[in-house]
Amino acid sequence: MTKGFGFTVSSTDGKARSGKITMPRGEVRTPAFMPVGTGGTVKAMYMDQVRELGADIILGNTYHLMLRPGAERVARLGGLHEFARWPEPILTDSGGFQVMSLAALRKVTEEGVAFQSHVDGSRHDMSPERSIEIQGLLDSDIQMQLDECVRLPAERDEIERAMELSLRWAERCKTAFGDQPGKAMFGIVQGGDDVALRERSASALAAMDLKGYAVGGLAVGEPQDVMLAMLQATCPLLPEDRPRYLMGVGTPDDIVRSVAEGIDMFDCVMPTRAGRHGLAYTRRGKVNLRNARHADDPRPLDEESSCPAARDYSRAYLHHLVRSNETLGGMLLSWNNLHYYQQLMAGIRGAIGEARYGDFTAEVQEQWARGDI
Ligand code: PRF
Repeated sequence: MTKGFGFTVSSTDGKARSGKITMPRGEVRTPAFMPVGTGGTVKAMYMDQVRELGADIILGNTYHLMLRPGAERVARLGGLHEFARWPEPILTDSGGFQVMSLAALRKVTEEGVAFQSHVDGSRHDMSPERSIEIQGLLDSDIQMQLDECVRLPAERDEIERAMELSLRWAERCKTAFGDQPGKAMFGIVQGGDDVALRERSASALAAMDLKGYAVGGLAVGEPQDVMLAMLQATCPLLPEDRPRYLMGVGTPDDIVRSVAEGIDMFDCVMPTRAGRHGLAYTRRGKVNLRNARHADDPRPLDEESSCPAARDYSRAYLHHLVRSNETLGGMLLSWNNLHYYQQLMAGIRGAIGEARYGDFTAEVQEQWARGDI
């Protein structure tokens, strides 16, 4: 396996591309979906299952792991891969976004972000340097810069202030990260729903010559067409030979459309969170297993699926598990949903490779439009 961090595009179809990211711990086939393993676990899933579904990389969170069990402790126990029994690549988010959505009493200054833990109320400071230090203690393969994500709608001044601050933090993270050949530190484009601010952010980050780029600050309250317009403004300014990661996105439709704009990587809690709430993703759209209409239905979610959770259990049984809050309900539906997402990504990669991405997109959308099976 390679010593360095690399990205190669093997096929393109319009702006969509497929390829692979190589790093010492493994290869990531792109476009890739990263299951979210916030606190060192992809909720309700065994790591072996996650791997078997075809995930090449998972996401971990600086914010959660620094608070519990603590980054220094994870480092003493051999790093996150060893601790969580996932030997393959891990990308960690930097913490800024989670501080904003979860922590109490948070304060952003030039220096960093000060906040109180949502777990026990303890006080913490996170600077760009400390975020990179924590991600290093976790031994993460792809580390993210500390950034400030503004929820939309927001005033232009506020979006601009956060975007400029994120650019200064990107420089500090780049310096703190230094030169680590087998790993990467990605910058994060901000700029809200303003094309000019997005362009300024993307071109300033591109000039920093980072190993990869994320687009942040999207899927935070704006309509899908605004998100896609921001990708249209941003992706062409990012270097073609570096991976592009759209953070926290999204629905299957968001994913197929964003790939069409040149995005290579995604993460989202949707498949696992929805699974724990009784919602199944299938080729024909979402099925809410809480609904009473499933109580007597002997059919599986999808008899043609290669996933046992989709193929071997009746909707009546899944309905029963969900209604009785049985742990197995969340396990089976998370399994089904991650399987759906990984199959979607495999389909996307195959279609780009065969230059039929437009037809593939239309098929996915048509299947979803047809509704429940
Ligand atoms: N920044 C970081 N993590 C994120 C986001 C962001 O803007 C988003 C926005 N969709 C999800 N996760 N650091």
